[in-house]
Amino acid sequence: MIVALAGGVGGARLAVGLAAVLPPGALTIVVNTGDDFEHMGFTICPDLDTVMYTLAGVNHPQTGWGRAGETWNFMNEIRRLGGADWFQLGDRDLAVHVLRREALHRGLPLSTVTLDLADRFGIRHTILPMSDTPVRTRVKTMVGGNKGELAFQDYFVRLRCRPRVTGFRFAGARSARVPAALARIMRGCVDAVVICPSNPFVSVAPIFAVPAIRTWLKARTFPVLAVSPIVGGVAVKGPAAKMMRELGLKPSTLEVARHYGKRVDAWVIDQRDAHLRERIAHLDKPVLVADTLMTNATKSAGLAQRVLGFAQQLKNVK
Ligand code: FO1
Repeated sequence: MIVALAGGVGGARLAVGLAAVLPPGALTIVVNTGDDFEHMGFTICPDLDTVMYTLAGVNHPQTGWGRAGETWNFMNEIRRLGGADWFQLGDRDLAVHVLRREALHRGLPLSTVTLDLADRFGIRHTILPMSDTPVRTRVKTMVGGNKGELAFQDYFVRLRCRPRVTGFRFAGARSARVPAALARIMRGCVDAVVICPSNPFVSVAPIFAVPAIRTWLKARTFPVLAVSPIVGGVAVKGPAAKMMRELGLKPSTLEVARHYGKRVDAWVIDQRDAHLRERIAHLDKPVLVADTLMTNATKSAGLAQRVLGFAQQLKNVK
């Protein structure tokens, strides 16, 4: 069993590559729920939906979130009637929010709702939230000398990642409960964990903050491989590099490797960062250099294949 830890767009691209090369029973995708929030009566789960839409092949190709071929009648009417329009809910996307709300209101756990929605999209691989109970990323900021704290979507969408970040906290993490389906997998035989190229601070850190997952990874008997979310000093997508700079870290693959430390056993870095290979290897981390820019499904599957081959090598030596 391969367990992939994924956040938003970067994570989804590798997840779809892994799903292309592994049968459904051999892959579990654990998704960040720190981006989730209550909005207009809905529980919005952006990373779960991005992974689900990408695996179903219906994700919006440019934005990475929401649906392909989307229409905006609902949002246009919300705007005309003076409703909140800073967070765009497309007409097709809305169907998932309505079905999720209906199921959650019936008392079903988020994991059950997620598995059911994925099944309705014809997805046969297992997509699970990191927790069945709410975990909410709070972004600590410093604006004009004033300390502040923002809900994730306020920071990311409403304020377009402009505020300077000083740190993060994950409200609800201490009491987070992993889904029963995930607890079963964690107790079972896992060949490797693959950390997808997601934002270390707001996509991967929330998953590590779930106590049962942190404990499981600490006591691991399998290799943890991470694909660098930084290529050539920039984030493939999103604010990871900006956050690193604001946290006093040089935005580089090497710095990300240092940041993860012993939580990761081996690194997959992009060929554009091949010159950093030795320095990462000196962190006592085997390194695979590959083309990690997943610009299409074929490249995602190709990278997934190489990552799995690397994991196999590591298992043999572990
Ligand atoms: N990101 C935006 O930048 N603007 C939006 O209006 C927006 C709406 C939205 C609706 C549903 C959804 O699942 C995701 C959405 N996102 C939007 C992306 C969202 O902010 C994600 O949290 C990011 O992609 C980071 O993971």
